[in-house]
Amino acid sequence: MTKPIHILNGPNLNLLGTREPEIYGSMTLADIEFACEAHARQIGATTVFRQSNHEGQLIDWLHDANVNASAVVFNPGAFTHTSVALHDAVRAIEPPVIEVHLSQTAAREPFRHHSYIASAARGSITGLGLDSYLLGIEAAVRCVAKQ
Ligand code: CA2
Repeated sequence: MTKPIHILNGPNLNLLGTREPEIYGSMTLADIEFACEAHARQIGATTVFRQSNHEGQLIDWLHDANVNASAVVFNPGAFTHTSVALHDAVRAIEPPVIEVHLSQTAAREPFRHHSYIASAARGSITGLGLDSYLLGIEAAVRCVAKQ
């Protein structure tokens, strides 16, 4: 794989490790970034890891990934449940997008049960904490290998 996998993170994920460890675990986003980079390296891939609290920035990064990434691992945070614009951006780009979530959104409040991203993404991995990201990277590599 010549281009990196872009790992994009949405709102409030910069707060990981500070509150709600029973839902999101005790790792910080920097811990997740480090683990993703190490896991990707083991399977011959490289990563670019980004977080934003702003919907438009995430859209711009998806457009950037269309040119500069082989695949995208995307945790859209709460925008998962609200954003038609992110749905459209995921649909608009060529590289496979794997949606990931730390928590099992289907087992949480009803407003988290619907994802606007799932129907546009190649696949979704939810509820496995850090492993959602690591399996997302593996899924991304496998999707690219099949192209
Ligand atoms: O489970 C996930 O990965 C989520 O995408 C996390 C989002 C949530 O809105 C989604 O429904 C599921 C929340 C991001 C982190 O929120 C925090 C809130 C307080 C303290 C730390 C993190």
